[in-house]
Amino acid sequence: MAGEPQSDCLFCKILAGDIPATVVRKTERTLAFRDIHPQAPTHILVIPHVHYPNAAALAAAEPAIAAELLTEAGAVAKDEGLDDYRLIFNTGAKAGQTIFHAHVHVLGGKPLREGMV
Ligand code: D5M
Repeated sequence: MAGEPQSDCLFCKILAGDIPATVVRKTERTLAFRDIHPQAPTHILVIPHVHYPNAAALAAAEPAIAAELLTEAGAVAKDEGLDDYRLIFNTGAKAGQTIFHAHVHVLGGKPLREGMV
């Protein structure tokens, strides 16, 4: 069924507690944890508990949860003391997506003006 946990999904395993993660925020519908390969001093991923392959699919099926992902991304940035930060939604393998469970990257803590990629 749409949104159900997938046994072959790394982020579903993190949500289930089967794989450890450094969790920074948790709500009934989202989880935020530190990226294992940080690209900036702050690099946190915010994911929904429900499984959808990317953020657009999540927004189409469950718009309220997609909105909460953004609210939580802002809360994460605030918790980290960031006024300036970048949100990234990689969508599709050619765009660099490696985990096919919707997530937003929250990046900050260093100048991010070099470009878009
Ligand atoms: O981003 C997927 C991100 O997930 C990538 O930046 C690495 C991160 N990752 C992979 N495994 C883990 C674990 N175990 N903990 C925390 N972070 C992890 P994408 O947009 O799909 O390229």
